[in-house]
Amino acid sequence: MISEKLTKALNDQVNAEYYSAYLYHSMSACMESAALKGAANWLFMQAKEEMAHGVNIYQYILDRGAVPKLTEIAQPTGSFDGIKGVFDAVLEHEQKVTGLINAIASLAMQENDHACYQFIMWYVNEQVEEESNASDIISKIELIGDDKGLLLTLDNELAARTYVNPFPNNPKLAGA
Ligand code: OFO
Repeated sequence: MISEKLTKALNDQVNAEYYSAYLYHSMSACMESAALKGAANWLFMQAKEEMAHGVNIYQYILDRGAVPKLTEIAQPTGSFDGIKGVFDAVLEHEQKVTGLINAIASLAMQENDHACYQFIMWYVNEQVEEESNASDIISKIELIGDDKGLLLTLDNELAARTYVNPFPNNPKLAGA
């Protein structure tokens, strides 16, 4: 049986993942209203992945014999200054999430909960990719500077992102 402390940490992480989805939806709307539909698409796909991250933890809590407790999701905060402001905020947010995930990994280690440690390691690795993706986009935005043509090229690149279910074996996410 998983400890109450670890269950609480995982519950909080479900909330954090759903909040991430909510935040990325609000950023997506911001980009769509600025006529950057590619960036809006990238953020919308990101939001979908975050929901899957949350559902996967929700299922794990059940699989460990505990009951997920869903709590209030906060209103997304921050007003974003253009595409650079949005992706700076994405990176900052992902760095924060990395801290939360690492804290769960440390707790699982402390409690000698090897199963939970192994479960959360997927998220530890995922955070490396998520931070790197956001950093790459920020670097491109910085290179582009004020060139509107190149900005549209980047927007087209971001439009190509499609949703890939990160957990195809999770029955709750089958067909998602
Ligand atoms: Fe942005 O990543 Fe979830 O965990």
